[in-house]
Amino acid sequence: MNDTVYVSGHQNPDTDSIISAIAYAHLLNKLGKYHAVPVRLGTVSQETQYVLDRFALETPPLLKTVKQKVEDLDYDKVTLFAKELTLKTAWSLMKQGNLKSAPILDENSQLIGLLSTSNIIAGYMDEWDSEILAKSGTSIENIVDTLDARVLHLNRKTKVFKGEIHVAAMLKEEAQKRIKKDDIVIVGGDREDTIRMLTEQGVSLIILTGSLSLTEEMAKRIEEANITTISTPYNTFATTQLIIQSVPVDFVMQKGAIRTFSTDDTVDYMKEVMTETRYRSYPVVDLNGRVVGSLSRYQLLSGLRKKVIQVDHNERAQSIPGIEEADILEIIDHHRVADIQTVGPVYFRCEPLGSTATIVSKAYFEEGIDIPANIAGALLSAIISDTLLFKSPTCTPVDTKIAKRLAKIAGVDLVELGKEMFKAGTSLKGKTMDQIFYQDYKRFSIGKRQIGVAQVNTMDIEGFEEYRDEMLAYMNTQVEAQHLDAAFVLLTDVINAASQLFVAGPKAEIAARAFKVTIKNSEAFLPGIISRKKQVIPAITEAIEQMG
Ligand SMILES: [Mn+2]
Repeated sequence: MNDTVYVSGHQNPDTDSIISAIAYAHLLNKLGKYHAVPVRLGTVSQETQYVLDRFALETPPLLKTVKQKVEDLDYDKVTLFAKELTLKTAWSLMKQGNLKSAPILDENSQLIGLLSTSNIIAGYMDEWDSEILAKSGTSIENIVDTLDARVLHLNRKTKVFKGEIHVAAMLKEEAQKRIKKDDIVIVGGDREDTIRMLTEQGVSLIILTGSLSLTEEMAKRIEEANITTISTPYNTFATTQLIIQSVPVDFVMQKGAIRTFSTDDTVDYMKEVMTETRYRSYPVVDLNGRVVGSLSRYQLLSGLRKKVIQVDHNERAQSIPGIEEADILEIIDHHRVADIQTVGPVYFRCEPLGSTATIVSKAYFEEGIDIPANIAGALLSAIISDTLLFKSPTCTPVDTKIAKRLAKIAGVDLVELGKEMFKAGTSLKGKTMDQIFYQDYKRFSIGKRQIGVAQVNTMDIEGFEEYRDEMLAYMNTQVEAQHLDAAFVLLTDVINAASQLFVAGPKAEIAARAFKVTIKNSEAFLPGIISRKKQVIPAITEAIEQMG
């Protein structure tokens, strides 16, 4: 059973998705509404990682699918049987545990078979002949156990009782003709002459019924003949019935290659296998190969659908794989409503605000639940992230108001937090020049000039200063490799509306004319320039045309 509710943002998660999932799960748990667990559908960004670190929050676990897995099914928990177990004990254990089947293990705990109640019944229906104990290799321990017998004499050398089973009910002369060496004989009543005859025949096992014991003389005879002899409290009729139940389970179990399922297998896969095979029951093994239970066909129907709450998205394509197999309980979002379809009624809260974090914060306030300082800081970060520090056209007065309230709870300065978060999120530290240059690179053919322009968004322009020489060297290799007249790299800070320009190539002076700046050490600061398409390319085109 699994009553976990997963709270999940969208694929390629941004800060709003991750933080809204964490905070909303926290709120639901506080309200005691669900056992809610925040999850993520992808790698967290540099920016989100900064927020998680700064506010000491754990990265939610990655959820790859909400497809039903074997572990979600209500399978029979394991009762493992040793292969020597008697049918009698197995039957009573299965009845007690209401088990339809049980995996059978050998002495090394390896799965060697599967016992179902129908195997036992089928065993009885097959006409078992009088050599069943020999064929099934039934041990004396099994027989003693099944018959609640007392051992009067034990011949330790006899491992298997090879002969036929007889009931010594006939006259001695008649019995003598039929009973042969190594046979098994059930003796009812006080029959000294019969026992004497049996010792002469060299039978392998004498079973005395009705708690009979031996006279001193007979006991001596048996010991001399070294014949295993036991005494059972059951009468002769019951003994003949019960002895069959001493057969070990490995005689009737389903053998051979056993089809097993791992707890990690999906139910889809399982259905596929079940339509191709026709076993009544399948053992379930965990990831270490240990048998943990067994599954029968009917249990497929009782599978539980996983429960999901979607935050920061509602479109199916942005959601977790297998969502069609899950139950969506709630949707908290601030995007357009697209193609959602739910099986049952759903709590659907969609507000045209700047971030989902704003809606989640409102939910805390409405419910009167205190927001812990660190969660308030994270929610504030998510609002700042989605609204680009309140500069985005999607930002509303509600977002600004809630953000201020959160800043107070978290005890942080809103602008400082925004700057640090964007800086961390867009830092180019640790990246290769190749990654930076080609992250967003375009080549233009203007007049007779070949120009390459790379643009990277970063709020950490100062942080890049230490890489400038490395970048200029790299740009020169690209100028040569691509036969460019000029290569430009723009580090663009959207929030402060400015770019830092790096230039390389034989016609690098185009930039000076285009932007009307002085290029110093192959660098220039371009205030107000943030769009390659609308500002940079038109300016360069004009400069090239002027220069002819
Ligand atoms: Mn969002």
